[in-house]
Amino acid sequence: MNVINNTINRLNSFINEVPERFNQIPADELVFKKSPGKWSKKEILGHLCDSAINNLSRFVRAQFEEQPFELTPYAQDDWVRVNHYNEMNTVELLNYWVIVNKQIVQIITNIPEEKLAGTIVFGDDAFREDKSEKNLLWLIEDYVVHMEYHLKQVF
Ligand code: NI
Repeated sequence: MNVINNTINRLNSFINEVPERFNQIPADELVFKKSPGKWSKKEILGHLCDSAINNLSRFVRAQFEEQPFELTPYAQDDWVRVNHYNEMNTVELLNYWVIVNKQIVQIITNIPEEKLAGTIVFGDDAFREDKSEKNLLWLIEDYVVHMEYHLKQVF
């Protein structure tokens, strides 16, 4: 399944590199919020955990639920707020992020090619301008692009 190998390799590199780099950041910097409405570095990593479990669910359901699979948004700020990531032990937060992403690698490594081509549509409440049809492969690639965007904010 060459078409998805690049994405899996990038995801595996992040899984291998992020914990050590994150642990090098001083604890006070990890929890610092520029303003009450801005996420700290720890909350950004928490947001990536929320993204991981929400997308894990999508990558699973898109393979057997009614087609086309409709992408529904999740309330990102509420998820970060309710999870209290700034109060969480940093090692446990990193373990959580690693474990969910390893399971995502396990899932996406085994998606048959015809399922990767399955159509994804966006509901009216989707947080996006471009609501043209996409496919499951695009959704998986977009997951890693989003991760990379936020990791650049942290490092
Ligand atoms: Ni985000």
